[in-house]
Amino acid sequence: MSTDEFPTDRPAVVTCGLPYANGDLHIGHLRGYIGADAFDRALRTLGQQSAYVCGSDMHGTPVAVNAEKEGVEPEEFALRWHEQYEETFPRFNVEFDNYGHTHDEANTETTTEIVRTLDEEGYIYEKEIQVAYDPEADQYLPDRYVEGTCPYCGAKARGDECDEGCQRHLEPGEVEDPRSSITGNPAEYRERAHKFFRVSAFEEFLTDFLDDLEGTSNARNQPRQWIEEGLQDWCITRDMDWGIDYPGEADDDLVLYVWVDAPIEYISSTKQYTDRVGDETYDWEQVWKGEGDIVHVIGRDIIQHHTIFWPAMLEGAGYNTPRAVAATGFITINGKGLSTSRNRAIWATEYLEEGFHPDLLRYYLMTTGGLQQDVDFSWDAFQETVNGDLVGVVGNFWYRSLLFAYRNYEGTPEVDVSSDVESRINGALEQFREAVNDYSLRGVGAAATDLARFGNEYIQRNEPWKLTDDDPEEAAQVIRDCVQIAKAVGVLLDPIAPDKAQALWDQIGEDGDVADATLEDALESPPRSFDEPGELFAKIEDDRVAELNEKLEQRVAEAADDEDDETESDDTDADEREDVTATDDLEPLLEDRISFEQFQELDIRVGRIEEAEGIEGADDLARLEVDIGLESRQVVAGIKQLHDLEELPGTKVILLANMEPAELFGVESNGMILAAGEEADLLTTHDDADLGEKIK
Ligand code: B3M
Ligand code: ZN
Repeated sequence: MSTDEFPTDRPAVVTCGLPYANGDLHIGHLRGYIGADAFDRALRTLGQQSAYVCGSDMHGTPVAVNAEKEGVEPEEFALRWHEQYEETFPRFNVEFDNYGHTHDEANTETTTEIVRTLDEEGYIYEKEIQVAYDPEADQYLPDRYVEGTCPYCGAKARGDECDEGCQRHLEPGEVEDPRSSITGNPAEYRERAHKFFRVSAFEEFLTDFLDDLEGTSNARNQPRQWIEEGLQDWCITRDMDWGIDYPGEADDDLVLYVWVDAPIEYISSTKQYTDRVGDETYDWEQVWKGEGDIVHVIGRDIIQHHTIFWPAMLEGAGYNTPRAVAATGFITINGKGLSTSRNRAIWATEYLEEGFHPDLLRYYLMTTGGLQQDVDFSWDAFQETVNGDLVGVVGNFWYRSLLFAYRNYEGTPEVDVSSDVESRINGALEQFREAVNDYSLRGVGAAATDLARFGNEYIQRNEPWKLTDDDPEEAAQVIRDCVQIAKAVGVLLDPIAPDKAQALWDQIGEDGDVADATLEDALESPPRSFDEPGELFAKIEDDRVAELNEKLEQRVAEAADDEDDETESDDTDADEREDVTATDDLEPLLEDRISFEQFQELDIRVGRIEEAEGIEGADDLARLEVDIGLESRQVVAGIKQLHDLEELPGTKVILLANMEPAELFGVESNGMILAAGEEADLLTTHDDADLGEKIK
């Protein structure tokens, strides 16, 4: 990596993909916005200067098509949704330093400036191309106005994206068997001059850029393959009147393709922030043109836009390119693809109306999926996480230790923290720092929860309630340690659960905002006295979950009935592209192929489980001892809840032997056993393959 670790002495900007201003927000959107918000907060906890900016994506066919369905002008339609988003995000503690939109003056200006520069630098040219046209509707058919077949993978695709298959961006004219989505008629082709951005000129630049790019691995690997296959130039204009005019040709009805002005909003929104707070406080120009750290959080279906087109545009126009791109996985609901048309979604307003605190969802999403992994949402799993981690571990520890401290000492006992506990807290701070630098929000959450778990064990082991009479000094020491642990957990949990961390902060008598606290503050003594604490988390009861499940099932069933009457095309966007009609339970096939040599790099062996036991303190993990003929391997597997561990010894399994060792809950894992699906159906052999035999 060419860059140094966070915190750096440069300002950072964190962004997330702009929501199309075209419909209600749901959990698929929220996981990205919450993820970027938590990452930005975590950077600040490290002491990094950072701004979190975003805005609504107002242009393009995703907005125009939906506005048309409602019979309103796209501008009015998009502004309405924009205002709704502006109100909704803070209700999930998603707090942008600036939230603009792509149709505002700032963005029109920045976009025009960048496109002009690219043109002056010789990166834009005009070319005659064949453009889809619907003679009956008498209009051109850009992007979502046309549907057909993806030329790369054969899936059903839209004019500009293979949304149900390989996720590629498609150029005008590429989609096969095009039909108009307005009339259903086969599209005709007409010749038309359009503007092209010379992406192909950036091949070498992009190759180097990807070598240095941080974030999630999928954001580097996919684009590398696209580069290998050869970069195509990119058509950056559309035959539409909704959008930003192509500069200098205002009388023509060409507008810029939505994917030109959308990412530019990242810059425009940062500029607006500087305009508001002054450049002594935050200097947009330093970030985008001088020395700054740009971090984009996006959905994994828009990797190509952020790691090919966008850095090429930035480089061509003389701007900085991103330090990191973190591409989030998909969301499923009860194991099935999220689908707005089938009402299989958890809607933002619905979640709030059910009366749940936003921090519960934040914690669930960040500790199950973090920034990269897929998330399966179910009310049962949500309940399990809330009751287990937040009520059972964090809340329980906070409440029991603070209540004891309040009752016996009216606050924090006047002794120093013991050196053992200080070093355990330091370990947690280091865990947090590493997790942020790995772009792992799961790691950030674990740093907080593991420390609280340690706190519970510590208080349990030392039983201060037995010491108050016999050994009051020792009792005071234990409680002093616990209050410090409680405070440190608050600092570490703040990025993910900011309200709850603030409530803890107030309870221990701290002034000000926990959001302003940095890792160093976690070891500062809390004030001497505090008031009686209250419980910060409440258990979710089983009947509540049953009720929520029933509601969800019912509305999915109702939507299915409605769907029988209507066959209109779906208006899906970023976060629900897994909604593949026939196979929506399954993850889409990976488009990237690997060579036989790459496969041979996997050392996969036949093994037999000799021992299996749960790992204390970890809800899902088991420690296995697996005989692989040549040696025995200790492996940690997430199967504690899914298999009867006592039954496992003797089971033949398949083990990836050259997996990097990892440590989970203090137990080294030295290999990975292979399993299918959510229930971890263990792979095995069916004849008498010997232990240690290689899979090939
Ligand atoms: N508006 C939504 C999506 O495709 C799109 C993101 C723009 S990010 C610059 O996810
Ligand atoms: Zn495709």
